[in-house]
Amino acid sequence: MQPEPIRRRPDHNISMWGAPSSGKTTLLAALFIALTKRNDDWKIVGSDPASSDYLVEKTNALSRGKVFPEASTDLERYHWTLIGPAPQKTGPWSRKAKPGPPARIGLSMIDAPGGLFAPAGPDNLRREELLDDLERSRGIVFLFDPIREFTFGDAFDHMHAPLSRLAERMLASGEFADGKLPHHIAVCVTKFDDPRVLETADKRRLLTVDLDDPYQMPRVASENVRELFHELCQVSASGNADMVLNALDQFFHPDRIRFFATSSIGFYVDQRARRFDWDDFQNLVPGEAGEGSRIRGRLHPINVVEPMLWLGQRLAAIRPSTEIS
Ligand SMILES: Nc1nc2c(ncn2[C@@H]2O[C@H](COP(=O)(O)OP(=O)(O)O)[C@@H](O)[C@H]2O)c(=O)[nH]1
Ligand SMILES: [Mg+2]
Repeated sequence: MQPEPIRRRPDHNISMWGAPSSGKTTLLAALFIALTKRNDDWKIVGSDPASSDYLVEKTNALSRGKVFPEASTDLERYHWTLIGPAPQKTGPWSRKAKPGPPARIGLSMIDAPGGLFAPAGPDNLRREELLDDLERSRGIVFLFDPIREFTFGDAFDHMHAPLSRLAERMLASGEFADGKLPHHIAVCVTKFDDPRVLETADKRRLLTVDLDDPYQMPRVASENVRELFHELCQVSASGNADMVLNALDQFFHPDRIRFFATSSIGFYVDQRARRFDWDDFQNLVPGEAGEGSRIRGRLHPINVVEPMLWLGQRLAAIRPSTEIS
């Protein structure tokens, strides 16, 4: 019998990318929680001890402490693996055939306190590592934080340098032949639970309710999130946010971009009423003096798992490989 390979490389790699405080760490912790609540057997596992500890610590802060994970003070690079359900044997003829191994998707993130590409940004090494991760990945989870955009208006600044450097690297390696990057990109408009974001979506009549959702929480269907993004750009502090949308269109194939209206914490739902209430939906409460914001009730992550699984499915369809090292 063939010995089982001890370590199997992920089939595909995804990188998380977003400006500082766009919600990367919270999204990751919410991903763990959201996966645990589902019953389809997808899970996330650290690929090294530091990444496992990071995940446990941030998830505990969010679920038990009801606080947002503390902002990072160190620049660190982390790696996890999303592991899919074990494939089922199908059909009577497959009695002897062993089902293949479950899908594995590598997920990497660089947690940077002040932004990697800020003018007075930290060391070059980490910038290059972010680029290494992006270059190796064929999937990107890109976080666009509308709240930060209202206040600082710097989403384009944070996007511009890594995107240019990535394009330069792909061009050099001959993977820019058709004038677009080869990546799929899940663009997550974060903090959808924030009243300013929800109300913008409501004013544009972009909200729908999923009939299967017992809480009847409002959502924006993926095909309408681009319009929400565009609308949110109009109130950007710098007026540059539309350039983010233009840059996405310039650099990525139109059929490889998908938008998601994401909230890691979701809306507050009263435990007795068990229904979304337009008069009382905020799950984020400002902290006491000197403290950060807190989370009021249960977490109801929205569109946290979906971007990852969409990327996983799309990548699997292009390159159904199971590399074994
Ligand atoms: N309203 C709301 N705020 C969020 C959400 N996720 C993160 N935040 C806020 O954004 C801050 C920064 O989030 P964090 O995950 O640390 O961002 P990172 O720097 O990209 O890792 C948090 O402290 C929260 O105040 C969310 O889903 N909804
Ligand atoms: Mg962080």
